[in-house]
Amino acid sequence: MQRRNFLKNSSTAAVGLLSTPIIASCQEINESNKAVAVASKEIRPIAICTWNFKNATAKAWEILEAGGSSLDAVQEGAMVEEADVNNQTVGVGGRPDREGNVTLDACIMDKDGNCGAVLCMQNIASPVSVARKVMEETPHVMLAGKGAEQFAYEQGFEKTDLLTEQSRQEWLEWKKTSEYKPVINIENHDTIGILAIDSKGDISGACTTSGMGYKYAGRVGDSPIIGAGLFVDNEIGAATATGVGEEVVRTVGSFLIVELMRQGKSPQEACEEGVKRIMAKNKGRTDFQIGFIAINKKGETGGYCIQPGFSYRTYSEAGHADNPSESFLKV
Ligand code: SD4
Repeated sequence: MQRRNFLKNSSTAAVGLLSTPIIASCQEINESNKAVAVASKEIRPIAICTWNFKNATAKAWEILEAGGSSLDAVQEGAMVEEADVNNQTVGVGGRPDREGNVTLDACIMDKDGNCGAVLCMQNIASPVSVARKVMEETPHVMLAGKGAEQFAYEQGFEKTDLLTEQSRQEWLEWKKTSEYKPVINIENHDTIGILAIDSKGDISGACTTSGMGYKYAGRVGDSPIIGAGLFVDNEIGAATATGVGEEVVRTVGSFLIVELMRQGKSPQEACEEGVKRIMAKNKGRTDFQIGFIAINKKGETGGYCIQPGFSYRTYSEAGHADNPSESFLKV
């Protein structure tokens, strides 16, 4: 806006106060409007998730394509895997802890930085949906254990037996030796972390898991911990993690990746740096897997992991794809 026009449009009182800072702020408004216009042309809706959970990204994309919010997209995408009894690492059918109890962890985060999480919750089939209720219906971010379960019932969720016959039989088999050995890239590591950008350019994310199979009772990993298993900053981008949660917590992995993107790294570079930081603290260790995925505000994506074998799924206008991830270790 020209200074002269601005003066013409200003009230008499405002004219009296007119000074450089006001003109500067007028210019800033013009600049930021321009930025919004440019950004809106650049909005590329996309859903991306850890591993090859194609039904989850398909569901998320269905919502995004219909103009739905990224928050609904990530929740409903995650719910697909929670409901799949054949997925033994998420929701119903998840592997139990060493006592035989299935305990679920999940979190969700929206474009405004609101978030909710449930930790170590039993008997509820969709922890990500309870996490969203925690975010929207309580003044809290996290509810754990019995309290989370009680809250879920109050919100109308039904009690569900989460232990399937298959998971029960495998647990009984495991009990014969009771050896705790997370297996690299076997379904023991198939948490779904899902991120999306909607047609308004807003980013949300969710993460849901039954955690490490045969874990100690009460163990919580990274997946429901905001900053570790998931982080969203609508100005910058989002990241989420899968794998051995203890290591992701130690480096606050997802927050780290978003911060690296804030400093100018691409999602790919940021994921690589996140994995390198973990490996720097675990020199010589080759027996665990972690995979990170990330998106930035422009809809660019990236993924990186420790062991070969990790991939991530993307769904955008460009199509539905499984993307094999590069890995830190090569064999
Ligand atoms: C956890 N990060 O509980 C989860 C496990 C996982 O794929 O990712 N499994 O540590």
